[in-house]
Amino acid sequence: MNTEKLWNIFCRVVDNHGDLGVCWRLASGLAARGQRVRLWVDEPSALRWMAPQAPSGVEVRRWTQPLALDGLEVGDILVEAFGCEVPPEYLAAYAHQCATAGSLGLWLNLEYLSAEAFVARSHGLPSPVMRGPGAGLRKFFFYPGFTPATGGLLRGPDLPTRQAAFDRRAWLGQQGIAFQGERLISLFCYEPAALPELLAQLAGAPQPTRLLVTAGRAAAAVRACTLAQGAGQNPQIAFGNLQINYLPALSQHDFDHLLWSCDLNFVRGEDSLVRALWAGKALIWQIYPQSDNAHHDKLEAFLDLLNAPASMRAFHAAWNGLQQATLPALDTVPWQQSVAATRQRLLAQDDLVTQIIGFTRINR
Ligand code: TRH
Repeated sequence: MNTEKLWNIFCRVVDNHGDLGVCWRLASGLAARGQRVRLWVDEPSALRWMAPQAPSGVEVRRWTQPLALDGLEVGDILVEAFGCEVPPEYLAAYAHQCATAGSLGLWLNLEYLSAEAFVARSHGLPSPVMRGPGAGLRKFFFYPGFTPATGGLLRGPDLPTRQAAFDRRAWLGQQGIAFQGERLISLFCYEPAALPELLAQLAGAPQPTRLLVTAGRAAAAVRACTLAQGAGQNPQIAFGNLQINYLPALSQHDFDHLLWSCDLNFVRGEDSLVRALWAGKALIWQIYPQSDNAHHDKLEAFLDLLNAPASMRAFHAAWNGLQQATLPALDTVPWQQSVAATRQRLLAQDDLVTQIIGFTRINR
């Protein structure tokens, strides 16, 4: 039986890197499983550093207006990432093809990740499309998540094997990081108000720390703090017991290596949170803020999922500005234990790519 399908994934880059990061992981994961994938993206430039060695099987196309569809095969499965609104000209072509074949189509709306209870209730629900060029089709809500009743998490088939073969010293050496056994912390964040406090805490701690700061907003935020202390633009600087290294933009592959190398990972958004879970090290999450504060419940649900110890909850509350409290001390041993236990549970579940392929076979 030929199970190879042509998937069209639509991705609009709102801001930051998460939308494209997730779509790229999904696209390349499907391609690795023998599917044909076309990824439509309005702003693909970040793929140059995120995925410099693009695997075959993913065809990246620019989402222009109107969409350049001339002569293209329409495809079998449509993925609308994060409610990005599939262009009407594509929908019309897809609806026409489905009507001709007497099918309702396979249109999946890939939703944002959350550990909240509504996810299991909403995952997989169909919704008939009544209006517009896609009228007559059926759209399904596909929710990533942390339990077997959800769409699962993006993982990559060879993750535990890659981790077992990973040589942290060798990788750090390749990156030009002069590691001498000090505590390693990675920093991927927006502009947390508590950042100056964190830097001061690390600088004054008895244990030496090397902070590996990711490129972009995190680096700009740290530079803004340290410039005030006359540090200039040095790529490597020290304050007390704190050494700071600024990293270049890493590929997604090397971003994993960074997280596996560190004793504590500060992550943000969605995709890096999942990668930090798979890394199994202590983590602190800066959640993407929503205007109606919906992210507060989302953060709580995630901490519940982790069975997070009180010190981890208190640190998250301060790091995310939920409480105007002094930044608590780092308490990485119990934090790491709760992440490692969660990782073990999650590894036993099917990953998102397995789930989404299975879903399309059942609902075809
Ligand atoms: O960049 P983000 O803040 O993206 C956010 C969130 O996804 C949020 O939920 C969404 O609504 C908003 O965008 C629009 O964080 P996230 O999700 O962790 O995505 C970062 C991606 O960048 C992830 O795929 C990892 C990748 N990355 C690298 O590949 N190399 C790097 O050096 C770094 C720092 C990140």
